[in-house]
Amino acid sequence: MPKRPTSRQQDAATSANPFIRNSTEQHAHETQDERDSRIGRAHDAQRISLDIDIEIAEAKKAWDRKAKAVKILLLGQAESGKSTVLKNFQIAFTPKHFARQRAAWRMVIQMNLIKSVKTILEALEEEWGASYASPPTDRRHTVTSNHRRLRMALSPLLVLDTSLNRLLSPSTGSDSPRELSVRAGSPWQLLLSPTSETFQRSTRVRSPTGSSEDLTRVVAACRQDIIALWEDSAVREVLRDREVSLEASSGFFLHDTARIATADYEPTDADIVRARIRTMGVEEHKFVMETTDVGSEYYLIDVGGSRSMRAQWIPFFENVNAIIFLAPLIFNQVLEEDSNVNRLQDSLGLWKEICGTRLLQHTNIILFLNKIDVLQETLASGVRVQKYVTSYGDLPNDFLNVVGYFKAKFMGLHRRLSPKPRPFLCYETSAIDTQAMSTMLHGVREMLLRNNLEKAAVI
Ligand SMILES: Nc1nc2c(ncn2[C@@H]2O[C@H](COP(=O)(O)OP(=O)(O)OP(=O)(O)O)[C@@H](O)[C@H]2O)c(=O)[nH]1
Ligand SMILES: [Mg+2]
Repeated sequence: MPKRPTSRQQDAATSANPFIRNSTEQHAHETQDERDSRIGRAHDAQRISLDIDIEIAEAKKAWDRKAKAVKILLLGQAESGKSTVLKNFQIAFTPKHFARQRAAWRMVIQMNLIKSVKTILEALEEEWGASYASPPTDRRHTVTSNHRRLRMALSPLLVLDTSLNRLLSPSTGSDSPRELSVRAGSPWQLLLSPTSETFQRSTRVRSPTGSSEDLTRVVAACRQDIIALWEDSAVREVLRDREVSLEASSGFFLHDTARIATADYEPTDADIVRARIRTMGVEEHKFVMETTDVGSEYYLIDVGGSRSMRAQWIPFFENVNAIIFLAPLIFNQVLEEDSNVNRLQDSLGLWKEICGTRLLQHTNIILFLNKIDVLQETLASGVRVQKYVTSYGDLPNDFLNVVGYFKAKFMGLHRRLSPKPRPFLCYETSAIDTQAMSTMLHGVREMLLRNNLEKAAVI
């Protein structure tokens, strides 16, 4: 907010202004009232003009601060971990700001939990028919009265899921993606604040006890039933037969229901980095540093990564100091938006395009080979890389070899396609490991500052 001029500033401006000095002289045929009113108007005009000058000066200062700020663009396919890196940046550098958003994250985590319950109930419905009332007798899995009771008891969660999704992406209406998502620029942390009226309206539903309750209470009231549903052996069999792999999906919290579905649940940092909310469009986040380099500004630009959103990235290529490119090392999955495309193949294609973009030839690109924890688990469960990436050949199917192989691929493309030589900067990351990420982001920040200083010295 621009500051109002002080009375001393006003007086100094008035006495220095010949127009106001002249205007205080009595004009011929002018009554005393007319003279007072004329002088009043001149003072007002002077005040407005001063206000405008001050506003312009403030805007220029803000513009200068922003011009000096470090700007980082986060790129990568959907679910690569861009928004998760953003959360880690907040944890490491703006912890107070991050703490203020904890309540909003609680809602996202509860909604992630509800989404898993919804997926299970839908799978059961497809398996057993809409009401479970008269299941075909030749089914392998028997529906018990307990399953029917669980479905009834958990139905308030389904109503909540729909109304909260509408709250966050109202413009997409019935076309809204099945996944929890948020439109760029929409202040979802505010919308999800428990004190927001819209939020309260969207989360008041009939609870199992019949009264109107809020989200946390409804989820808490369903606690035992969610646990019973997830632990039911027939339910697990249905999920396995239908190849619904909830544990491997983003925002999976069913193992933590006992802790999360409580009236006084406070999400931990580890919960928050595992929460999933899909980014739609492009969001610019301003950081005023709290832990190091205090008061200086950083901008992180977070984008939606699915194919239909990538055209929106281009206007943001100009004036960024660095790009952090997220490539999850997941070799055995396909894109959600195109099941013919392997995720790693898509990442390599995107990497080629970014490395070869002339507009970015002077921009440093930092590659995060992300989700190494998932890679470790995948390899440990015996999945062979060669089955999905034939060029991997007979190389040993272990972590070091697999990471080395893909790193070399990314490095080769970077060397070959960069319009001008630039360093290949690459880290192996697990963005849900907040400790390791904090150390690494401190290192990245120092490197960026050094680069900026060097660039400034050259200029
Ligand atoms: N296990 C594991 N999960 C991760 C890692 N990085 C991110 N995730 C999870 O993956 C999911 C997707 O991450 P996001 O950060 O939302 O992905 P995004 O790139 O922002 O996706 P869009 O907004 O759709 O473009 C979240 O639930 C994260 O918790 C990782 O290194 N390991
Ligand atoms: Mg995102």
